[in-house]
Amino acid sequence: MNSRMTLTIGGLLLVAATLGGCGGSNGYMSPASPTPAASDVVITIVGMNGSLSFSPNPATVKVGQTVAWKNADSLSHTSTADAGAFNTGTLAAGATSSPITMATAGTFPYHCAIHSSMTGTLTVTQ
Ligand SMILES: [Cu+2]
Repeated sequence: MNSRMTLTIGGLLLVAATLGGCGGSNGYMSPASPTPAASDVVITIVGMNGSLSFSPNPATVKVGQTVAWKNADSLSHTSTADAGAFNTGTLAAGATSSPITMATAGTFPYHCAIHSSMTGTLTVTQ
């Protein structure tokens, strides 16, 4: 009895996997959100270079969108809002922060908490 049930479930999983595979080829019609699990916007941490440390800079997102910072440098960095609205914490070389939801409109200057010369601006619009 148990083995029969297992076989039935296995068959259903096989069907589901097959359908999912077929659907994948036409499931990406929206260019605005190619990877649903990732953040809406990724800002790259280029390295210690003043206002060119972050790219793009300035960056603009809409309220409710998520932003992640990707550290492309060989040193650890952070993205820390000057007034505390967001903070990625320390990002090791090559690491990407968790997506941070920007819930409030405004202009948010930010910097690297490890290297204060690294500055950027994030604008959140309605
Ligand atoms: Cu830094």
